[in-house]
Amino acid sequence: VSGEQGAKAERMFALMDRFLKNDPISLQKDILDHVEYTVARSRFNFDDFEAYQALSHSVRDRLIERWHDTQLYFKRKDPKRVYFLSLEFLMGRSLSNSVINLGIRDQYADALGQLGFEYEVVAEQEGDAALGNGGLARLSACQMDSLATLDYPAWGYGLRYQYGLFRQVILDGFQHEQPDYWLNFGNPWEIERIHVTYPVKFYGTVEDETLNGGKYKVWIPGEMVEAVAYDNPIPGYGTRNTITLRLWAAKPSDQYDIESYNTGDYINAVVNRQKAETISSVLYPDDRSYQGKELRLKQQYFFVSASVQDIIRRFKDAHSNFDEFPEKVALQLNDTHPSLAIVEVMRILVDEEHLDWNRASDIVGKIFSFTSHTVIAEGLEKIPVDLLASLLPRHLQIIYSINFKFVEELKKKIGLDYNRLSRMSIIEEGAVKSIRSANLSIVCSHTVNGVSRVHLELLKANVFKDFYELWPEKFQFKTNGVTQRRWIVVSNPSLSALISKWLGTEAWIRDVELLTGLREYAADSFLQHEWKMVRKVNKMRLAEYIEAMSGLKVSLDAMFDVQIKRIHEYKRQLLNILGIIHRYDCIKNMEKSDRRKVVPHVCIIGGKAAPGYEVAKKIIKLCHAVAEKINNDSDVGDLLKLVFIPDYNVSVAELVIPGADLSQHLSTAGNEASGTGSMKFLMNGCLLLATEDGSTVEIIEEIGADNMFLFGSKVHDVPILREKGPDLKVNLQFARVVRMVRDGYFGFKDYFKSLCDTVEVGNDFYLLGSDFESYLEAQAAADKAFVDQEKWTQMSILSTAGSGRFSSDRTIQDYAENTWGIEPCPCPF
Ligand code: OX2
Repeated sequence: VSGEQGAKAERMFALMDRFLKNDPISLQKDILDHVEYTVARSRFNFDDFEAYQALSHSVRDRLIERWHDTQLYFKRKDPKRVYFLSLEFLMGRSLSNSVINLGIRDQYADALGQLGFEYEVVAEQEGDAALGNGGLARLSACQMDSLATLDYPAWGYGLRYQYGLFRQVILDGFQHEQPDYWLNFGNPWEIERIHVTYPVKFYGTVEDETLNGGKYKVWIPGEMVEAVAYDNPIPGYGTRNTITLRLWAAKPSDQYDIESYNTGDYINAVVNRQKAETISSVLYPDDRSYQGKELRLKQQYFFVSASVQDIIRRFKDAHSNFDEFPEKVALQLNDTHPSLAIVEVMRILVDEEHLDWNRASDIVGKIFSFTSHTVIAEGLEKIPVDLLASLLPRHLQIIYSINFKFVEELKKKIGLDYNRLSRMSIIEEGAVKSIRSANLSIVCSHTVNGVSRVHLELLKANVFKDFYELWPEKFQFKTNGVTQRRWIVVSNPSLSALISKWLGTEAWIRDVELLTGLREYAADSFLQHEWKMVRKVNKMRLAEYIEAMSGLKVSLDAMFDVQIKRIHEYKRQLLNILGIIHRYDCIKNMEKSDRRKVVPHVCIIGGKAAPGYEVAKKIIKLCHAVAEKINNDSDVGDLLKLVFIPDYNVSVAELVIPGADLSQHLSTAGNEASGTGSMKFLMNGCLLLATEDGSTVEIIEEIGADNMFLFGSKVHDVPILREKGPDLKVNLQFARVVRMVRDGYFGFKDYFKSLCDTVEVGNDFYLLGSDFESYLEAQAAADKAFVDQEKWTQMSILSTAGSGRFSSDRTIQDYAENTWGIEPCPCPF
């Protein structure tokens, strides 16, 4: 830059300290300065939480330096960017992840130590950012970490909910929900951008306008709110690149309701303004059922509209027309929740930028890609037409036009097959006329991805069959992955150090395939010894947590047998509990002398039930009722314990996963699109007991069926079994345990009746009865393997060694190369 601007820049540069320093004294000084000037406490008197606040601000400063450099570099290079649109991001805590990715964890731990604080204790002060429900939302978070680490020019876009996922409180074994006002204590990990705002419109009417001889549609809105950006810098590991997760918050719009002030009702006018904020106030806690609620639709459009406006503004800063738009912009739809982005891009290009419809539609077809996370047709989103007509009248018109053109083209290809035409139409006729978000997404995207191989096969054969036959080339799959930075390095530092020691390098943290190098040492007794020690310490940490939380003391010699995930009938936590009842029943009926042969189990279950999901809530209560019985039975003692871990979230997972010996993934085959929890356990050397569903099928290919405990019906058996029902003769054991619950052996007889009904013959949709015997066999195989600790440890090492393919780095590289067409853009300074 030359001239006056250049001189100013030079002056600024001269005034700037060089980059913040990371030596122990500088770090201590920084922390204390933040105690004094940011937290406003005396540097001679502050507690662990205040230390956390000061520490995080000091880390934030370092993040901001890199983030500015990266953003400036992207701006200068103007590469093709990917914009990842997701209604949910489950980021968990930021501190530990940031200091690991910045490579300054140990320096900070030393600095804090010098100040008389313990890093782990201080880090524990942070609450989780829980802006999502489960697998889909955590996947977005893992993928952001990989995008940053692999230097891709990427932005995440989402909603800044004031209330994250509810907190689960258990009273008398029942789940209660409490609001999670996570911003109560401030959030140092975000940067409020009060000047990055966009108006978002709702309601109103559409009118015709003639301008320079052209005819256009003009949307006269009935309501307008302002979207304000909150930027969350996401640092990569082993790179300076730090990308942006931009979350939008709703604020009242200043421009719009001047009118209401003029009516004289000042108080009501101000109060009404506050209503705008409800749009981003609360996260919907049901992860699968679609309810057609207006607020949910408002949330979806609000975040999508602000994001699209931001993306177009950024593009226009560097380009004078839209010719290059598809070469510069890739938009990724994380499930159908952001699918209105398609319509919003059309609207802006046609109504505001005055592009011809065909040109706009050609651009849209080149920029959107869609990932489905769903297996069943009932899980697909539908927007009632009436609702859309009132909330977004212009968008409804655009959808009708898209559909009209699509159906016309389709008729040319498939003729007048009206059944098929009506199945493929974006509009569903019927009692409630609706928009099928999935059809809209498929029609307007260049690529449709599944999240595992099996998932894609199911999509092709069932839910998206008609579309697959029309456009086979659109359909791909990218098996999910998780980030080894958070799931090994942050959550299991001692295993991480051990892996680096044996591989002789830390390079696996960026290049996770290197983990296969552990295979050659799997039988080495020295590694096995060290491996066992690390695992034991992790189990100790988990046992302490269990005791602190529930008062229950558990034996470290027992197998820690874990199932943590959202509570859902298809995930079959009930199968686990019925298996535990069976185990209990066996112990009770055993000769005393035989009890010595029993492998002791600490069964750990955790997960939230959607507040309106009665069956799931009953499963939680059953778990507590069974635990109450077993844990207080002195006859059983350490042979069997059952613990429910309340308020399962990302930080609880970070504690539980490293301490697990066995983890259970029990979904009825054909129901779990991928599953990602299994990958986290696998990386941590935990053995899997699982059905052949979702990504487990690919895990088997990597680590071998003999290195895990598989059971249950296969995907193609399920429909047949549903028809024919279980074999009643072999199913006596199952009938017996269900009967125990029915007869009130664990109390609450009436309350559990309807739960028992869900697995009764003829009603057992998720096939618990059919799979029970095979489940018990897998349990027995796991017990047998656990007795031989040497063999078990070897299997554990082989699990970690084979987990490399399940890194989100691999998934993201595949998306970048084969779906988005973007390239790394590493920031050089
Ligand atoms: C979940 C899927 O249920 C799970 O199988 C998958 O691993 C995860 O998404 C990430 O792809 N809501 N959550 C999911 O799907 C939907 C819809």
